[in-house]
Amino acid sequence: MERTFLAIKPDGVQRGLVGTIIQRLEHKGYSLVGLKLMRVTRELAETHYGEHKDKPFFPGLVNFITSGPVVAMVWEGRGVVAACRKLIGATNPLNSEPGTLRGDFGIDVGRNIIHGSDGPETAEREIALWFQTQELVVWEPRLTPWIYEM
Ligand code: IDP
Ligand code: MG
Repeated sequence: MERTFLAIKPDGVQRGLVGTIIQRLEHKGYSLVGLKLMRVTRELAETHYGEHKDKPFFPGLVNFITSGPVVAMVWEGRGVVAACRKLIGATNPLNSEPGTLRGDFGIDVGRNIIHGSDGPETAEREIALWFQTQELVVWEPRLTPWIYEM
């Protein structure tokens, strides 16, 4: 089964969207395998967003992501990486479709609620960066035959 890394950013936590976001993904049919509320260190933020280190928004992004608690999650299911990117919506919430998390709950690109891995290899790297193996729970959801034909 494929896995992805998602993080509800400090704005999503402060605005009380944790339950709504988790419910959305549960209702889609995906399964949680890792979940923790944490403060992000500058080191973790800079590594996680390393691909953007030369962008003008990088210092503000690191300040923002370290400014309050973040909910780090690993979700599992068929096609979960690409599906979560769709459920999250475009990077700039003004361009995100209604019905997506950013489209429904955000306005500003610097306050876009949630992070999601952009591909399977990124997901593997981000899961290993944010979680230790023993923090990930292997379990068999009883709903599997009601969500997948086979
Ligand atoms: P993504 O989160 O949709 O994958 P990326 O391009 O990887 O988008 O950018 C990472 C994060 O950096 C975005 O989610 C957003 O928080 C922030 N960001 C991206 N572009 C801008 C910008 O132009 N201004 C401010 N923040 C930005
Ligand atoms: Mg990205």
